[in-house]
Amino acid sequence: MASRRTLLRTVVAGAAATLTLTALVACSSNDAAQATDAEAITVSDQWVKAADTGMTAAFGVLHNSSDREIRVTSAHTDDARSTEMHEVVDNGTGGTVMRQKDGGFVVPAKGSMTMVPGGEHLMLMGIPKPITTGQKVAFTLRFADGSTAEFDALARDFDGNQENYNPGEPEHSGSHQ
Ligand SMILES: [Cu+2]
Repeated sequence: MASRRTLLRTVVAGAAATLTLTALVACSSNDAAQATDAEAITVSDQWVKAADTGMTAAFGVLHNSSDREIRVTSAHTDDARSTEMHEVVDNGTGGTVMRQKDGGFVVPAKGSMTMVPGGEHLMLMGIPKPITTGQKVAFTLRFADGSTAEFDALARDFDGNQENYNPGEPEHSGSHQ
């Protein structure tokens, strides 16, 4: 009798374990069906500030169609020596300073993130050759899940707030103004 009861208990425990496992599998297959970060992101209104030398910046709007927050972990273009994600913050003495955005850009769930002059932007650190008006510049964004999205941005002339893009670079501000 004792052994039969033990057996029964084992079967019940086994059934519970199977149920749990099924729930887990269902959950993870749901995740697999979810769009990648790159699939959930679309880019609009993108453009690059034309520049002859030194640094320049790219702007646009990232839209997130998913119901989760999406993080951009790096950006790249072949047309700059390196590309950084920058934000513009108060410098404490009435002006602004730009700096690398800690942790990268975040696009809120079902929302968008706007890169504009004077705000967050993609910083092209050192362009090997001039970027001229009408030129197409190809970018790649990498997201937290490892997926990547590519987009082209057209270069245009932009005169406003140019000095904001060289605040910490006295060797540039002299020769450019
Ligand atoms: Cu910048």
